[in-house]
Amino acid sequence: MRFLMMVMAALLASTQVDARILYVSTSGLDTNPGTFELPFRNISKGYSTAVAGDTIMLRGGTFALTATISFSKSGSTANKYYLLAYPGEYVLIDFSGMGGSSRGFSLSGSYWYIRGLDFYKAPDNGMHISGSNNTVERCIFRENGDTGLQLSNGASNNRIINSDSYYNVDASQGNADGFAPKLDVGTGNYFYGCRAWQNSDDGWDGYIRPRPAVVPTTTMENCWTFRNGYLKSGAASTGNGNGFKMGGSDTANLSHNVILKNCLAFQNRVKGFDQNNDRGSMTLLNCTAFSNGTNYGMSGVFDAGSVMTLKNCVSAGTGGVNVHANAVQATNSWRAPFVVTNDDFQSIDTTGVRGPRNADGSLPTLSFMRLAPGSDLIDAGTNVGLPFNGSAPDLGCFETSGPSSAGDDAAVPGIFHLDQNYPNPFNPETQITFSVAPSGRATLVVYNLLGQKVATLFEDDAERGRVYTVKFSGARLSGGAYIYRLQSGANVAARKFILLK
Ligand SMILES: [Ca+2]
Ligand SMILES: [Ca+2]
Ligand SMILES: [Ca+2]
Ligand SMILES: [Ca+2]
Repeated sequence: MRFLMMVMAALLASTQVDARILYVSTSGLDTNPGTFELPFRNISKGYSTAVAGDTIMLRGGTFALTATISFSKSGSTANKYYLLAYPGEYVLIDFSGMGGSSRGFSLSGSYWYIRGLDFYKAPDNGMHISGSNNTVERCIFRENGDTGLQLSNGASNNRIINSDSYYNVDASQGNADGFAPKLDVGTGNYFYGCRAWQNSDDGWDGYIRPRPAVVPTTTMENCWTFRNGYLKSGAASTGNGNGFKMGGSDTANLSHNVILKNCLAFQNRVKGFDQNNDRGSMTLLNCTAFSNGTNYGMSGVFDAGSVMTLKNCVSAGTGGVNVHANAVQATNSWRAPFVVTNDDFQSIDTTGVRGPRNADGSLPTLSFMRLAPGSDLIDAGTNVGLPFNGSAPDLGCFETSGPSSAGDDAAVPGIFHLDQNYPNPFNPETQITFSVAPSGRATLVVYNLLGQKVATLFEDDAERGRVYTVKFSGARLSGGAYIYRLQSGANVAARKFILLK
């Protein structure tokens, strides 16, 4: 059994191409070989040189661009493309000298992993994604001339992780959103740990047009949206001013299925959670709205086949709740027996909400909107399948004594990281992805909860600059929790997974 798994791991590792890291620096030259010592000068040179599996590694500094960055090459599950800021260095992608009316970064390719870049002052979108299966992590989109990050033209299954979009404003002020999976967007896009604030139109916008062949589903988890409908100066904009605008259309009663989990909307000028004529299914679990113009504006009709669900949600401060009579509701704070006052919260002070993230990229840990000891909203919720502490879930977006908001970092070339396995729980197969830095001997071992080794998945030299994927089969093990542990040199990481039988 162990031998078989080692063979399988070795085969998987050996089928990957020899990935390179191509360095790009503002002090480099495009006639250089693109090494750490002799880097390229331009992102475009890194892009034209890269093949699937390669990393374009940008050194710290300001890349002043006068034309759209267009990435159309596609990788695959096994060989992604990577565009990364060098770990620990700050990379500004500055479009302020570009002029015209074009987008900053256009990603029509798929299977890209983009991390750590600040997209600033593009005339149109800071970034536009029409490709699929891309990951954008720890990026910033600010002061662009339209939506910071837009997904449309069929963009599907993209993951936007721990990223911020703010101060975006278009000339009319009625179009620039923070994040917009909208128009002809595809399905399966996922936002985690993102923030959108002071965009001239909306924080998130899921407006659909034209009628899609397949109704798209978009998920937002652990995201914050605030003070949209206000400009950088603090003055009110003439845009719509909603936090999470779920969908709809002004022409044809279109649907967007939207899932919001542990999301927070506050002080948006008009609505915190806005149906906007969405006819699709809207699922709000453990969301909190505080002092928006209206906290929940969801009183419109939806299709007979759609379900509007609100469970464990909180409405606090000013701003009321308008929810359709046919909505499926459970333990929301605006219904008996709950009474919501400011005393339910440790703090209603928003200081720090725009502040720096934690070292792992997760949202800053604040007392704002966390429940105070003794609140009747603690342990008073319904089990909706999200993790909770105590005897029952709490109401609202922050579970008492829960993790602040766990980072969702992933393995990328050039860092030591052990991913959560996927799928999890699993039966019987799952896969685990990891990366190491520096290069060296690495072991990935599975233990049971008694500390006994049950499998060795990897035991070999691992190179910095590669991402390793190994499969694990628990076919011959009994169901339950196991620990898998990666060690390389002084670096150790361990995670738990669940074999369901
Ligand atoms: Ca608008
Ligand atoms: Ca909008
Ligand atoms: Ca109370
Ligand atoms: Ca609880």
